[in-house]
Amino acid sequence: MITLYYHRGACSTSNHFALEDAGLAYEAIEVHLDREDDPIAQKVRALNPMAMTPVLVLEDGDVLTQNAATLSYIADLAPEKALLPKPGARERAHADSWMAFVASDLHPVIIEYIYKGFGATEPERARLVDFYESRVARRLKVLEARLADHRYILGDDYSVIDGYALIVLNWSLPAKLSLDAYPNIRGYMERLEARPSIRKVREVEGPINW
Ligand SMILES: N[C@@H](CCC(=O)N[C@@H](CS)C(=O)NCC(=O)O)C(=O)O
Repeated sequence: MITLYYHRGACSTSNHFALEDAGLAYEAIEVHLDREDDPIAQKVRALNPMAMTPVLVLEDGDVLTQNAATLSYIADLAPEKALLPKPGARERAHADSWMAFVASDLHPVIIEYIYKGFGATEPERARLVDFYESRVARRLKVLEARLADHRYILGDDYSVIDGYALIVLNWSLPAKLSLDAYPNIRGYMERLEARPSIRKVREVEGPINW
């Protein structure tokens, strides 16, 4: 059985969605990496020297980290669920491109925006908003345009990339980032939250205190 170590509401939750959609046997264990003496946190820090989630422990004990790898791996374990195009196909290269957009463009810029806002004085915050809002907006506009004629990031069908994008977009709340200018993104998030697998995982993980 695969074990996922996750942090609620963090990017690792998108792996929880993926495991649920893939219909695989798995165990999902919540970790609080900020708790120094917590045995699960200690275990995850030993498994992943980056001290980050997601951490996937595979059936043979092999450890896999990094969302782009873990989400693709889960999708490929259940090809019949079509959670990503087949490896080697041109469509898969486009999917990898969108995965990278979420993992290395959208995710880090929103998270940095949140972290740098912590404890900032008012003038510092104003400067941050100026700097980051244009950087975040550039990325959100790309997604907004994509969703104008695509129900999901890759087209008509849901993929594991959408679950990851949803988590990152959820962070607009702690970032105090309004999505009012992005109606396609807002509709997309509502569609995603209504998916039975996502609702199930949300229920299992419990409410998030931003
Ligand atoms: N590049 C990594 C980033 C993972 C990441 O940012 N994980 C966050 C949660 S969303 C985390 O574990 N943060 C804990 C920390 O920074 O202390 C990936 O794609 O897996």
